[in-house]
Amino acid sequence: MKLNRLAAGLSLGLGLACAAYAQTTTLKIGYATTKESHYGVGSTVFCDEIEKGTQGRYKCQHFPNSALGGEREQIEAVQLGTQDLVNTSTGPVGNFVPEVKIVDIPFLFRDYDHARKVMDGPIGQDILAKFPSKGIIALAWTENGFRHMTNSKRDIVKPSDAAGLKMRTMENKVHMDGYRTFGILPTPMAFPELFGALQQGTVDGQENPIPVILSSKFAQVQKHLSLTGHVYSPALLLMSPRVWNKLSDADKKVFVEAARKGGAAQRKKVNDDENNGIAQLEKDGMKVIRTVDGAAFREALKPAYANYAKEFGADNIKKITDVQ
Ligand code: EAX
Repeated sequence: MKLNRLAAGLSLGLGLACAAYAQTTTLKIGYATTKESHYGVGSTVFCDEIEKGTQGRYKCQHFPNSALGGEREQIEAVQLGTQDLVNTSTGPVGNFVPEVKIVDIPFLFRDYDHARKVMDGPIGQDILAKFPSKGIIALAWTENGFRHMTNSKRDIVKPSDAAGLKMRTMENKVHMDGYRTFGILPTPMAFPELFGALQQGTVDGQENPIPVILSSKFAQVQKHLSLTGHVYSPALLLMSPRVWNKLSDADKKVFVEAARKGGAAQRKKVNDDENNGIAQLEKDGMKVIRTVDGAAFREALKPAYANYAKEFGADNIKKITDVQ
C-alpha cells in the first residue's frame, strides 16, 4: 500500500515535470552582430518579455554574429520555418516583400525622430501588414540606424571624393541605384563576408551605421569614416508563420508587445552608440569627417530620385517626407 502510494506519487511528480518540460518551447533567434550590440540588446529585451509574458512557455536561444548565415539566408529560413526569428535590417527584405523598398530610399528621412515616427505611424504599420501574404510575420520595426561611409583610401567630404571607390553594399537595388549617382562602384555582398573583404582589399569601403561599425570592429580594417548619414537603415523582428500560427491570441499579443519593447531598446542603443561611439572609433584609429557636404550628395542623387518617383510614386514618397 505504502509502496503503491510512493509509486503513484513518483509517477505524478514525473508527469508534472514532463508537462512543464514539454511546455517550454525554445525559439531560435538570429542576427548579424554581437549579443552586446543594438541587435543583441533589442533581441534580449524581446526574449525576456516573451518568457515573462508566457510564464516561461516560450524562451529564446540566441545566434548572434551571423551564426545562422547572412540576413537573406536567415529570412529564407524564417519563411521556410527552419529558423523561428530574425532581427534583420531591411537590406535584403525588399526582395521578399517589395512594399518595403520605399523606406530604403537614400536621404528620405531627415533624422531619427522623423524615421521612427513614420515607422510607428500608419505608413510603417501598413508595410508590416504586407508580410503575412509572403509567408513571413513582421512583429515590429526595430532599428539599424543611419548609414555612414568608411573606406581605406581617402576622406570623403563630397560625392567626387567617393567617385571610383569600390564599396560593398547590401543586396539592395534601391541603395545600389542611389549610390551609383555618387560615383561609387557598388559591390553587393552578404554581411558575413564583409570583414574579410575589407581586410583583403577586395573592396575599398562599405557603409553601415555606427553601432555596426563599432561592434564589427571595422576600425581594424578601415581608416576613414565620413558621417554621411546618406540613408536610414530600418530593421525588423521577423517570425516564422509556423510558430506564429500555433500561438493563442493572448500569446500573439505578448509577442507583438515584446517586439515593440525590443525595438525601443534597440533604438536606445543606437542613440547611445551615435552619442558615444564616434569618439571610440577615433580612439581606435579612425579619421572621422564630420563636415560632409550633404547638399552635394542630395544634388548628385537627383537622377535616382526621378527613378524612385517612377517606381514608388512621387505621392507616396511625399507622404513620407511630409510627416512632421
Ligand atoms: O543589419 O548588411 C549590413 O550591412 C547590415 O547593416 C548589417 O548586417 C546589420
